[in-house]
Amino acid sequence: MTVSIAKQGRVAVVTIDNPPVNASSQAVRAGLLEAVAATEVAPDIDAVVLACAGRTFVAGADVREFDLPPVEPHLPDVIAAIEAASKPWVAAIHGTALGGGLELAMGCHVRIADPKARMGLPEVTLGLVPGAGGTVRLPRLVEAELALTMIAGGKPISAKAALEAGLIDAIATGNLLGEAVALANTLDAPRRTLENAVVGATNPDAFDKTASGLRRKARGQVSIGAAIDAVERGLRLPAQKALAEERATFLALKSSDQARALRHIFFAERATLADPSFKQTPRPVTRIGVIGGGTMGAGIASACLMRGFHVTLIERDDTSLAAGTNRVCGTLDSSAKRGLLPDLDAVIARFETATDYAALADADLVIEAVFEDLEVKKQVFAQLDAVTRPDAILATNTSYLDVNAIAGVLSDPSRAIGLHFFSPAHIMKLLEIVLPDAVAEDVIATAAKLSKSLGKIGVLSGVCDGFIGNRIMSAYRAEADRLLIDGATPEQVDAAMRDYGFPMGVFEMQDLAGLDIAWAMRKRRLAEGKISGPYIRIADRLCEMGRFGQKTGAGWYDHSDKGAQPSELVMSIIAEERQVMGKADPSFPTEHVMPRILGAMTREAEAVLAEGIARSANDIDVVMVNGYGFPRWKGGPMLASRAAAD
Ligand code: T1G
Repeated sequence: MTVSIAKQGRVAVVTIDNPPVNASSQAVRAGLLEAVAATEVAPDIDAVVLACAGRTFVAGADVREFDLPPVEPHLPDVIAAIEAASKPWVAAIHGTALGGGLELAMGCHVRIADPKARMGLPEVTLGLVPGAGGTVRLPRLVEAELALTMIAGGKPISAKAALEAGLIDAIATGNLLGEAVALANTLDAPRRTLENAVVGATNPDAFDKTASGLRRKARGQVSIGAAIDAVERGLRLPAQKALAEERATFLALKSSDQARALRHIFFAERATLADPSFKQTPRPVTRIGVIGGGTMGAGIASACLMRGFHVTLIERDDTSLAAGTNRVCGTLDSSAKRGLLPDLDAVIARFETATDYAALADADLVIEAVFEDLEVKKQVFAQLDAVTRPDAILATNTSYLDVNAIAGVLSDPSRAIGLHFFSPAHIMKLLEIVLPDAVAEDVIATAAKLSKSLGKIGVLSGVCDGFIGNRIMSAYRAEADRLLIDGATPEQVDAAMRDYGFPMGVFEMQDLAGLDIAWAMRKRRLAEGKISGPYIRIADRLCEMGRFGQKTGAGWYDHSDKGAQPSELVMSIIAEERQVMGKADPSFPTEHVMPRILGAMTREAEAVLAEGIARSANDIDVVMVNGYGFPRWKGGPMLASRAAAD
């Protein structure tokens, strides 16, 4: 039964059971309407508790229904029926009450939550606004600025914050259902949220400042502005008028390209490791070794510690180890200060350090994050081969080197795999899981399980120069250099990419980090004869001058406390290289920039797909959105190129 009713004394317990997340599907909505009708006429029922079976309260409308015509009963009508009930309804919230789930709970008359529950209205992340009263009921329960940040920011809040804000009435101290029933027994009349006045803004100026900040950060994602407008209507208009406007906006956005693209990436991210081919039993992993305490190694160690693993950090000497340890502790401290680590001491207790590889004798998995040089990584793997258990998995964090060559130094290469984290490794969700030829199936399964345990989005990649993301990025970086030769300027290209929705342009990205790494990669590939066609030396000349970007105060741009400024020196180098290439010094139409960038991106993506490096076009979209700043509301380069072709 998707919705069932049981009695506890004179309280009816209505339970939704729709795995995996109790999404408010048509069957759930119909079952709830029946439950309202049944409890209203039951002479032996004085109140109702609405609860969910399984891992969570309703986590939202069923996103899979959004591409289908809406089917009655519609969620707003179900919520209105509950709110209008003559008997009080108590929502018992556990897990994550999100979107339509929280809207359902706000249509109830009282709300009690499990201490670990989280509540939010993340519709903007799907290109929508709440469509079942969220923008009208939430401002009638909590202060306006909190309502605004929850709805237009899309981030959930904790039960504690919800109680303090007035979104819920109680936090359970023991058995949630039992306490909800007890609470229901104390109620003698419904308390209808819509009958509340709006709470209003404690500080109207702060509200306006938050709103303009959210609009600025939207970078072209329409739903954020629409959500702000909906909240402002919810504060200003009579409830029924605001509800009608909210519903109209929701329906209009639901069929928009941006909403479709955001649904595409939502499901694509959850499908990357769904491949049944490696559903082998994973090897148990509790103790992880990390070799290298630099930015990446410290980030990886922090990510593993924060998710409950025991970590041993290895560095070559005491000085480097102290520096690496400080990086890890600094990351853990700042995470704890942001409330992300309730028990910092317990996390630190699982953190060990050493300079001797012998400390890894009982590691289940070791991840090397040493200098990006093939010989160095092969030496590390040879050392690990000698000191680790034969069943321990050895992973390399290389971002583009030959994982087969690294695995090849092991007596048993089947235990080697690539785990390409993105910096900062404790924050970035993307993880490229690179599969060398000899890798064992259960090693892949272990990497997939580790990815989920770390809260990452794991994407499988074959072995090639740069795997999926870096290979595609190298292609569009090379195209950007060709644009310079054809007459564009770095700031013209970067502005066009920002206008398209990237957080920054390709030259700004290089100045942030990577000019030197890309230079080393180009020199290696030149030496290996892997670079064909006319070679553009602009970036090499910048590096030869020590212009490695922000860290040296100059790269493609001149950097100062006034920010990044176009560089005359760079422009003169570009002009010289144009001459070398026999190009005049034409002006370049800005409208040609993005088609060239996207064309290079898509061509390389198609090659990555054709070579079997990526398993699907969707996986490529997931990588480019989560690791390379491709605008999420465009769904990724593969979806965008299909949309452009249609
Ligand atoms: N609809 C359909 N399926 C969903 C779903 C949803 N809302 N949420 C999750 N799933 C599936 C997911 O595809 C996966 O399926 C499985 O559940 C586990 O998900 C009217 C219009 C709840 C925090 O945006 O944030 O309500 O891959 O791997 O990491 O105003 O899922 O197993 O086949 O993510 O533990 C608003 C979206 C909708 C919440 C759990 N709600 N979901 O995370 O598991 S719009 C959301 C999540 C709306 C109203 C509007 C997360 C989660 P499969 P998972 P998880």
